Amino acid sequence: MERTTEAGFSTLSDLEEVASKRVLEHVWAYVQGGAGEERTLGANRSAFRQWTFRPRTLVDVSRIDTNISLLGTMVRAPLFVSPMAYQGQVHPVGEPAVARAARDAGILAVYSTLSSFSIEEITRNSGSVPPWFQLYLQPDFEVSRRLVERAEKAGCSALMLTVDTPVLGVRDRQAPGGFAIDSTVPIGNGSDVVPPSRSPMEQGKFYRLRSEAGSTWDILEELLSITRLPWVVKGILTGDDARTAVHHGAKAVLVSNHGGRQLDGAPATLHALPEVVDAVGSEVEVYLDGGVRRGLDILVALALGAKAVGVGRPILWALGAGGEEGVRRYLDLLKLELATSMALVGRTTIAEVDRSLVAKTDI
Ligand code: FNR
Ligand code: LAC
Repeated sequence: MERTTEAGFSTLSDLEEVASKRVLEHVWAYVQGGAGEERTLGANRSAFRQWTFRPRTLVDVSRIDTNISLLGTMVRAPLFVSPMAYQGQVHPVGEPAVARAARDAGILAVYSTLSSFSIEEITRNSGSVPPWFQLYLQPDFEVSRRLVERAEKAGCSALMLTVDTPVLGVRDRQAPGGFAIDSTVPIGNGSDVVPPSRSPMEQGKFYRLRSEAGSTWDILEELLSITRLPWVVKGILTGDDARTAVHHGAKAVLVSNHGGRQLDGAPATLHALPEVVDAVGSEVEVYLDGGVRRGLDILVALALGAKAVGVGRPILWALGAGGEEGVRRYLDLLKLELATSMALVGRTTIAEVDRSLVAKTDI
């Protein structure tokens, strides 16, 4: 009961509502909003409801093992915190608190170029699972290079290049007057770091974007040449792009539509996953994010071929609802539901979670 009070919520079901009452209205709109009519945002979630489980019974489930390795690092569960900007806006304790909660849960967390605190400070609050750093390409490549060097020096063990954001999607909930991410919100990694541009500029007969929007796949090779760390490419939705990413040196791909915040009409990530797994799953690790809320969702995504899943908004809800204790509780509940669900479907290790576990339903 006491922990509930500290965390602000008691179950996975009441988390979002509790958070909605505690987070400032304009920040809430920023967190929740998707692009366009929010079709993709909704599809991410409803895709999970199209699958049911095929449980096996009277299996010895007296010991459940949720551990796996991600790019060579052992983690306590096949889940990670997806990179999200400006966590200090959601709660003043921001990313370092998320890092401590992830540390105590033994899971991986990825931090945005646009974190409210510096990557050095975040890394100092992390534990034996080193964080990963997510890069938004900067207009000046030297700034990208410095960020990569800092992340490596600070102890990050992998880098993630987000490729679905040459410009921000059209987000009506973030319309002028609301929380504009390219306004005055402080960026922990320094004042020379800029967020993706908000919209194209009309110039004569054309629309122009900033220089980094001109990047093509060669940029991945350039990024590989400036660090020893492996690169994960985030924002892949087709087998073709997955193959191209791997061809250019990616060590993993993250099937993501940015939580429905970029291209409205992009497929639900759960629908895009099998094509990507078929294309590159035997060569590199394939992850998924978008719509993962509960332990059961993790099982569905893993059954369809993901090696691990990223969790986005629920981390911010938990942070907004109860600061560090909120995130701690969310991660506890998520891990516990994963283990509980594994017992209920008769699978004792993550390796046993395969395609035979799920079936598509008509509802
Ligand atoms: C994001 N996401 C994101 N992605 C990224 O690569 N860099 C970033 O800085 C951010 N920032 C960000 C802020 C907020 C408020 C949200 C909600 C999301 C996308 C994120 O990494 C992830 O892809 C989605 O959040 C996953 O979907 P769910 O879990 O939110 O449904
Ligand atoms: C967003 C950017 C910052 O989704 O990634 O808001």
